[in-house]
Amino acid sequence: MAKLPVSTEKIIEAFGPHLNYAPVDGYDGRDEPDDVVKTHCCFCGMQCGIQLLVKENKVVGFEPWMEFPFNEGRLCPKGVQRYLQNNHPDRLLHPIQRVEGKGFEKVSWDDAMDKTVSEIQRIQEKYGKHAFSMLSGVSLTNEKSYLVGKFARVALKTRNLDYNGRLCMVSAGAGNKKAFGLDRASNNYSDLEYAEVIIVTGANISETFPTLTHWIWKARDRGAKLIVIDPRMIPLARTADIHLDVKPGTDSALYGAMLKYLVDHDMLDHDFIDNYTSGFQETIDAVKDYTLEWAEEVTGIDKEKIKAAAELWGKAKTSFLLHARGIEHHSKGVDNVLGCINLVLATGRIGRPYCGYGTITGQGNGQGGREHGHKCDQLPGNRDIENPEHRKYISEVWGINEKDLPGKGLTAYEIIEAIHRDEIKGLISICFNPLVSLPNNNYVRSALEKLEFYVCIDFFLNETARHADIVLAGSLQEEEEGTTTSAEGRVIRIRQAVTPPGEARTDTSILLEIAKRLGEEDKFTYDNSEQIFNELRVASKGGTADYFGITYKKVEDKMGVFWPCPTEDHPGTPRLWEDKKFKTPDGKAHFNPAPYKLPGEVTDEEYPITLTTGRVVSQYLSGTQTRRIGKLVDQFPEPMLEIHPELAAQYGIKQRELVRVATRRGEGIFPANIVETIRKDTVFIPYHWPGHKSANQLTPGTLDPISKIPEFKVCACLLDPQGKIAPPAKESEAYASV
Ligand SMILES: Nc1nc2c(c(=O)[nH]1)N[C@H]1C(S)=C(S)[C@@H](COP(=O)(O)OP(=O)(O)OC[C@H]3O[C@@H](n4cnc5c(=O)[nH]c(N)nc54)[C@H](O)[C@@H]3O)O[C@H]1N2
Ligand SMILES: Nc1nc2c(c(=O)[nH]1)N[C@H]1C(S)=C(S)[C@@H](COP(=O)(O)OP(=O)(O)OC[C@H]3O[C@@H](n4cnc5c(=O)[nH]c(N)nc54)[C@H](O)[C@@H]3O)O[C@H]1N2
Ligand code: SF4
Ligand SMILES: [Mo]
Repeated sequence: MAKLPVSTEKIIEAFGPHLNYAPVDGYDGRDEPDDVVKTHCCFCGMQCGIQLLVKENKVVGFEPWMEFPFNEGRLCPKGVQRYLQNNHPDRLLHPIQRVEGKGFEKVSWDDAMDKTVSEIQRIQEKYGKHAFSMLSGVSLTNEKSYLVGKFARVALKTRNLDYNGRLCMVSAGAGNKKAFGLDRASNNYSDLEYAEVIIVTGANISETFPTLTHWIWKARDRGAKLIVIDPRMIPLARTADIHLDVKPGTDSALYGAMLKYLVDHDMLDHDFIDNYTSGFQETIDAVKDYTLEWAEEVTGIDKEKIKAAAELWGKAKTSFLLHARGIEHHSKGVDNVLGCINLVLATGRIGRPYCGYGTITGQGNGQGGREHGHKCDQLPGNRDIENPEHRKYISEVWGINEKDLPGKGLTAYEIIEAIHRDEIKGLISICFNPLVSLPNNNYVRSALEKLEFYVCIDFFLNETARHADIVLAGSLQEEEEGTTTSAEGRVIRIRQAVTPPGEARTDTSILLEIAKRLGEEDKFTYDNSEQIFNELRVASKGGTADYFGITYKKVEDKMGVFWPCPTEDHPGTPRLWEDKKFKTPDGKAHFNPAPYKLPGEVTDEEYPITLTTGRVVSQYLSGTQTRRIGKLVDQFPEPMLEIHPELAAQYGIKQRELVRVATRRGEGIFPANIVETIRKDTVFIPYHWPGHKSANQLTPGTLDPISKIPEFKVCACLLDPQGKIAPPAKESEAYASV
């Protein structure tokens, strides 16, 4: 048994007294733990390796896992504190049901399940199968994600299943499929080290993927040039060679102008373009008028800086381009992604050592969860639910008649719209908090109130769950065996450290029980997660996201296997496209025209300021998990309005003055945080809070026409200072109710 090197007292010393939530009962850190479990952080797509310390079936601490190759022991503030959830006082320890006028009351599992199943059946008999919908999330492991996809189609028999990745990676997924026929970052991150030039656009890496910065610093130590594209001078931009402070919503104009510059100055890889790509001519035709002057006008970036960036990119021999939600959360999200890919293809720097491109996947299992049937239009292995061959194959794996397999359903926000239209009457959600995370949340709240029945599976009572009829107490990541797939495409092993506390149950057992009570037990005969994974392997076989050759043992022995991995003797594929055989129908990488188009909402006299939204380092997504951890709350107890001193001066706004921010959807009051690191025409609000602190009171429901991602990154707002300075933030503020 391993010795515990870090005592609880030391942790308290290092991280402050807010460990009052720490499950330290009867454990002072000096004893040896019962177990040290090698697993991964439950939060972002980096999926850092971590060791959890277990005492008496409780997670009581952590140790770095030095050997795991991506993070080599490094963790960010969230990773360091993640262990505080397992025994948190707010854990749901049994199912609860809402009793009119009384709030929630404890209910037995049997009654909760009876009610859930009878309501599903009642709604489906009265309004049809598809009137019952499901929303899911990709903090779930591959096994659970696969199970949810099958559960919705085979047990619920509904086509209306979608997932929170719809708010996250879908623009990148759609762009990657168009260009490469496959949706994965092209390289493992260690390839970054030898890149000569790195572009990071719309990704606040130091705050959102902190451990990834290590690989960028390694490249910097070797002299790599760094170009950061962001309306804010984010921490990474402060160290960059060039910071392009793009006006939100104008990225495609910038990438188009850079492409034209490469063409005009013949900084192209003609051999690669001629032999391995298609669509080059139409793509450059679309940007023929995109001069540097025009781009400066549209994007607000000094043309000399655009030129300098194009020169650096054009002349590099090795390079990496990374992007995240900053370019993807747009009604032109797919176009922005294609604009970036065009720059990569024009220079032929892909499928070679130290030359790469990729979206940085957001959620813990954002990569694996988007491959195995969680999406409304998708079947496992990244198969297409409307493709007859794909349908036939999966129906056989699932032992159902193909005609009983539902077709394409609605996306996440469209499900909310369909509830308003009375087409959807019931909802089951797992691992999703749409009331905080979907745009225009006043509209989302009124949809939830219209539902005839809503059941939620979660380990905390999140804000959406407060509108549920039944809440089923589910499990944390460390309470079940499984796998996830990191942002690099590396399939890794999640280990069970403890069993769920109290009467809480594993997510898997909850789904299997509902399937059984719906009369589909024979299709869901799994004794453990490995059996689900083995079925997933077969279901993904031959698909673009092929996991067939990946086994639990192989993942453990190799500390991760990169998909595609078609056979058991295949080593996996850390770097894609070395064979230049792209997965598109013609086998070529596709250039796609990505002309500049206006965002869904532009500023005008009434709403003169651009609002953009995003994240801070210590809070995670809708905040359900991180707003409950004292030290993380201390770091960012409340959302603040980031505003440039010149803009603040125009309105006479002082530091921490309360400012009413209004858009065409709603309004909220936020303390001002006056910073020089943001464009003068743009304000920023982080979105991790609910109710009157929610940024999503303000954001629009405008969707990208292809990916259906909401436009979280740009809308028009007005600022109305309230003349009052905000009182110091209190920790309790983090729990502001809906
Ligand atoms: N601390 C923390 N880490 C996280 C998460 C979290 O909630 N908290 N969530 C995880 C998840 S699911 C995700 S998706 C990722 C998201 O990771 P990121 O995409 O890095 O995070 P965001 O803050 O949403 O947006 C990134 C940047 O986009 C910039 N931006 C805004 N508009 C534009 C634009 O029009 N163009 C460009 N080029 N940039 C723009 C913003 O200023 C911001 O700095 O983070 C993951 N990691
Ligand atoms: N304005 C604005 N809005 C945004 C964004 C933005 O940048 N700006 N970003 C968008 C993005 S990129 C994302 S990914 C979404 C995320 O939005 P959500 O998916 O709604 O956010 P989460 O906080 O992950 O909510 C997940 C819920 O699942 C629960 N959960 C976590 N793990 C498990 C598990 O293993 N089992 C079960 N049963 N439950 C679990 C948590 O307790 C939480 O209640 O938000 C989007 N919304
Ligand atoms: S970088 Fe992401 S995976 Fe790593 S510790 Fe932080 S939140 Fe967890
Ligand atoms: Mo995300």
